[in-house]
Amino acid sequence: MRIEVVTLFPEMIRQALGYGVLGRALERGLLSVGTEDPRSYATDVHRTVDDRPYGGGPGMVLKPEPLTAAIAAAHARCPAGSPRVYLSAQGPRFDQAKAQELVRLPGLVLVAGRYEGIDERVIETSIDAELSIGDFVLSGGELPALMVIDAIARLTEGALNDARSSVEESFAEGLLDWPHYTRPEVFLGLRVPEVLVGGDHARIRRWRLKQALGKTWRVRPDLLLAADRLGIEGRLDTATRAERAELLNELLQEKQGPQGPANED
Ligand code: 4G1
Repeated sequence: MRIEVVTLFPEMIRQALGYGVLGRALERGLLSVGTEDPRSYATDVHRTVDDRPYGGGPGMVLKPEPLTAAIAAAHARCPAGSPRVYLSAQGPRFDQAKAQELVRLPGLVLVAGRYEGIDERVIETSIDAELSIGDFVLSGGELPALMVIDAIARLTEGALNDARSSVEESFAEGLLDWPHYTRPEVFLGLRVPEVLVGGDHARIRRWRLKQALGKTWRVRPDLLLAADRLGIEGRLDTATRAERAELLNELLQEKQGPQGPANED
């Protein structure tokens, strides 16, 4: 997959791409990431890329001409059918389902804003979709772009050393993760849950699913409701659905309920 990032800070993107799963995916050529700087398309002596907002108010807005030229140049390096996506707080939320959609594309142009944002006419004429990584104020779209690239990279075939990681995650689809432990067996007097030390894989799997369900219930009940709404429930096989219902019932019936401390099994 070919990804292009349009940014006033291309070094920020390039620097971050050298590490871990992302660095290896790029080394292996599973993914390629290029950058385009709107400043290269500024025509005046000061290489101006921003200007004051019409209507007044604080801050600056990215000028349309150099930004549009940069998006066009980046888009021209991508295969046909590569959408131009503006990272912005006004977009629909980026999530794992969106990452799954994006990884199937031949290419992608990610546009990172700065200042107060970009001229609305650029969104109208040179952007195909908007995506937001969350509800907070940021100083630029570069970190959101890197988050989207990271999520795509680890879904790219061959990027993970252990293929099981993504399979197990899809098993736990729509749920928060279960707790993880490694050696030593006792740390600061805290013992690794007994079930994980024994080798009963069916029992371990059930324990993990129960932990994930309990955690999701307590911390992110919206995800369990969203699973219904997004059809995640429907994608699970009958046995998995039944097992989830059974484990949720167990959690509800335990002395302290799903709000209380997690039960070991
Ligand atoms: C209005 C948040 C503006 C922000 C309302 C999530 C935030 C890109 C994202 C802003 C940005 C709220 C994102 C805001 C983002 C241009 C430069 C836009 C940074 C910019 C809640 C500033 N997901 N924000 N405006 O943060 O780029 O992708």
